[in-house]
Amino acid sequence: MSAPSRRTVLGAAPLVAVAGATAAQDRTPDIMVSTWDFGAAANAAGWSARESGGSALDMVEAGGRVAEADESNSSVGLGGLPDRDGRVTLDACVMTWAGDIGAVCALEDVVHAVSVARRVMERTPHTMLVGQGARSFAVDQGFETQNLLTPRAEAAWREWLKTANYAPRPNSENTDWRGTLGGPGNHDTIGLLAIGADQRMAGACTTSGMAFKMRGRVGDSPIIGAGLYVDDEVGGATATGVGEDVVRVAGAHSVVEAMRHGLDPTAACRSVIERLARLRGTRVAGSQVALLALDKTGRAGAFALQPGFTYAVTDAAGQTRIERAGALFA
Ligand code: SD4
Repeated sequence: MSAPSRRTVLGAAPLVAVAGATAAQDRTPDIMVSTWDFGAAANAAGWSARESGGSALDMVEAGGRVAEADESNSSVGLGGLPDRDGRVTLDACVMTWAGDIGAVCALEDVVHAVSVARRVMERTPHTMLVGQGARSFAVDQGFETQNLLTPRAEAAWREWLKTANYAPRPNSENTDWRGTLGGPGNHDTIGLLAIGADQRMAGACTTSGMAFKMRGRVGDSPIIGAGLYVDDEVGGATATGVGEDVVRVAGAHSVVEAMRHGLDPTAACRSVIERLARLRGTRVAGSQVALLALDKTGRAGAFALQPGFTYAVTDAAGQTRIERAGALFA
């Protein structure tokens, strides 16, 4: 493994000014972050929720729902690539300032998994529902069912069946689907963190998981502490990439603990990526894991194993910029 270059470490310069970005030193504190360029649209929905009096939880839920409803996104909600049996199964979770949590795993036929996760948190004595139980709960709660497998995703699955070779590649959700990396179509699993007008923080994460996974496979995204963690005293973190590797290092929780011990968000994410690389060595050399954090003072940061991870940051004035994370294997 080569040591990250100075350029890599400093690689958090704004890529694109979505709406009038300001210089880093005179930014207003960031209030909402989400994974990938696609997060800009999610953050816009989150910002609207805030403007109409919504909490941080309302903000992240609104953002997650944008990604879930976008059928051009191949790894969240409608249009997500299916498992190897051709079934689209969704994983999602939410976590609030108060330590309230809710999650669903392997949810089928209901597009807004993030909202079902919230409902698990608010309406059940439990924190996680899976599979048929999650689906039945959602239906009981009035969520509509629909076929989440779009013709495009089905065609991709049928093509995959010709070789049936499960070999996740870094950022493949973007490169295979959109043909670009780091461009406007660059997005996959969405993780979101927000600070509400009352200064309280919440987070959400929603995904269809790794394309062509085994039936029943669950990654990191709905696992509190792996795909998402929020501690209102410190900040929050979320993850994207190969969930198996995120789980190994309790990714999001480890980032929050690193911030608790004084690291800024970028350094905290980097420390956990380095820990994963020490733990797994060459076994993660070809994998992508990306971590994104927002601390309670409103500073955002990220770091990844591989180059190519971008994230959307919306500041307290409602301005959004896209940033590129530094990477260990740059
Ligand atoms: C998972 N972390 O299920 C998710 C996958 C992901 O874009 O981020 N995909 O492992």
